[in-house]
Order: sequence, then structure tokens, then C-alpha cells
Amino acid sequence: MTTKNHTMKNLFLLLFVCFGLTVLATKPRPSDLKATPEAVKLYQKMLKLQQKGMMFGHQDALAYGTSWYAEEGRSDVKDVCGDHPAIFGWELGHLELGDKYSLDSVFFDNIKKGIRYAHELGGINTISWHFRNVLTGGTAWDVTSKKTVASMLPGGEKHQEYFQYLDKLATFLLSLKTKKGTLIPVFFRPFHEHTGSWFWWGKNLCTVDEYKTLWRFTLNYLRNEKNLHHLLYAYSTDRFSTVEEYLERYPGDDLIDLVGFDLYDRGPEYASTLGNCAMMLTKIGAEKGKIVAVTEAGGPISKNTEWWTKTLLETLHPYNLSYALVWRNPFNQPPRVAFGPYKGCPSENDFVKFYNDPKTLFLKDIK
Ligand code: BMA
Repeated sequence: MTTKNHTMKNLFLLLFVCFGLTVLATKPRPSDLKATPEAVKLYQKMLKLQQKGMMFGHQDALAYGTSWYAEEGRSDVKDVCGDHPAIFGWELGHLELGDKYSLDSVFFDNIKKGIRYAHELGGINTISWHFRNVLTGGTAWDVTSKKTVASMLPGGEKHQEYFQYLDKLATFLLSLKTKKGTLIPVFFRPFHEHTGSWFWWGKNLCTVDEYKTLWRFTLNYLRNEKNLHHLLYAYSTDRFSTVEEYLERYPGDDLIDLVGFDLYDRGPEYASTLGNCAMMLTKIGAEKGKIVAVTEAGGPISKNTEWWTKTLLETLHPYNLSYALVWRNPFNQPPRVAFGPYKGCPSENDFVKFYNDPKTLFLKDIK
């Protein structure tokens, strides 16, 4: 080979490596610089899917339904349309107490199994945590003290107790593994609906600074002390009227992977509020390069027979949202309080239409 040929070959090689590195560097990455390969893959997959359609999610989908409890492989959604949701919501409230089952009566062992089951079928798991008020000993809804958040932060009187909560949480999260032993990537969505004031971490119960510090301190502990890197973090408000309001308590791009909001249909202004929030949020998401979702929703599906297509789908159709998740179908309450579809529900047929619409994605669509 001549020297000229040799130089050309090296040049091509160099260009090839540079190109490869650029492709790698420009692919979006989660906020955690040490995210596991599986968490990175999930993050990138969701950003891609967000352009394709809107996934459907259901809280406690695999845990129970309006007329059954803990039947492996069953979900009310599947009973109605033949496929599971793509997004599976789970709740960890009471894990911090060392209990065997959650505040919604689901055994933590079954949550573990369900998360693995969903993951192995190609589904995506997201975890909420309505954990107790560490200062008063009350529930997540105990808003009698404005000092709870401050008490949990460094220097606060309940700081050590909060560590104990977080240690239990970390142990549980580290037990979420595939059969081969790989950690399953999951979304974690704590301190939600904080633009309202019904949880101890809500707007009127702590300052902006305390709320942001709570996030930063918590994630720093989970990431750097507990070494959890299989989590993606969701920031989700309740209703909001402006971008500034949405971002007022946003803890930072280095902590958050998904921006979302929760909104329930409690009156005629629902569709317009939902649409406005979705519009503002998709802009925020696009600017930040984050996943965007309606992290909780729910409507009068036992009365309004076209809620799925006419209210939810029609309103959200114009936007590129990753998913919309509806809240739970309690097994121990009358079916009319369910937010997800169920066999015999008056809006059952409409849900099948919603399922068949090309915009909505269910489990089989995202494999
Ligand atoms: C609420 C209700 C409660 C439940 C809580 C946590 O919206 O569904 O019954 O305990 O969420 O999942």
C-alpha cells in the first residue's frame, strides 16, 4: 500500500469514528448521567414513540379490577379490548411503614411480580408514592402542618426518619429485576400534584425552595448514596394556567426526565383545561427535550358513554404526548368509581373505539 493510500484509509477511519461518536452524543439521554443502559434505552424509546402515538396507561392495572383481585395476567383493560395497557401504574404508599401491602391493599411482592411481568411483555412501569407525613404521623393527605417538608431536609428534626423511609424505598426499587437479574427501568413520580394543597408537599404547605430542595436531596440520596440508576423521574403537577406556574417548582433538568400533569374530569370546563395544559406542556417538553404525559386522568366513564373518544381522545389528539394514564379500578368499591374501563361499563364500546383508533397505543403496539 502506498503512503497516500494509507493516509486516506486512516482519514476514513477517523471520519467514521467521529460520525459514530456524534450519533451517540446527539441521541437524547436521561437526566442521570449514570443511567443504566436499560434506562437509557427506555428513555429513547419513549421519545420516539411520542411521535408515533399516545400510549394508554392504567393505575394498578394488573393488581385488581372492579370484580377481581390478584389474578395473574388479567387486567380490566384486557377484559374489554383484548390487550393490556402500555403503561402500568403502581403505588408504594405504606412501604415506608414496613408493611406487607400498600395503602391500596396490594402486596408489595405482587407489585414486584407485576412490574416484572409488564416489563417482560414490553410494557412500561411508573411508580407513585403517597407516603405518610413523617412529621405528624398522618397520611399523605394530612396537611395540618406547614413544617413537614422543612423537617425532612438536612438539619430538620425528621431528617433521620426520612432516611429510613428512603432506605426502604431503595431496597424495594433495587429488587425490581428481570429473571436474568438486570434491574428493570421504571419511572418514579413522587411529590405529585403539588400545584394543589391536598398533600403535605403541596403548594401552600412548603416554600418553593423547600419543595425543590426536597427533590434534590431525595434524588441525590437515591442516586449517589444508594446507587440507583435504573430510575427515570417524573415531575407532575395538578392543573396549571401558565408555563411560569408549571415551572415555578420544577427542580431542574438534571433531575427530571418526564414532565406531566394530573387532571380529572369534574365539570364542563374539563376538555378546555386539559387541552390548554397539554398545549403548554408539549411546548415545555419540546424545549427541554423531555417526555411529556398526562400522568393521571379520569372521567365519568360510568355515565358518559363517549368519554373516551369525545372527551379524552378528541382533546388530546392534536398533541404529541407519550401517554395518558387513568387512575385505578378499586376492587372493594362500587364499579361506578372506576376510572378505567371494565366489563359491563356503560362506556365499554366507546373504549373499544378508543383502542382501535390509530392514535392510541397499547401493549402490543409498543413491543
Ligand atoms: C387516590 C385514591 C385513593 C388511593 C390513592 C393512592 O386518588 O384512589 O383511594 O389510596 O389515590 O393510590
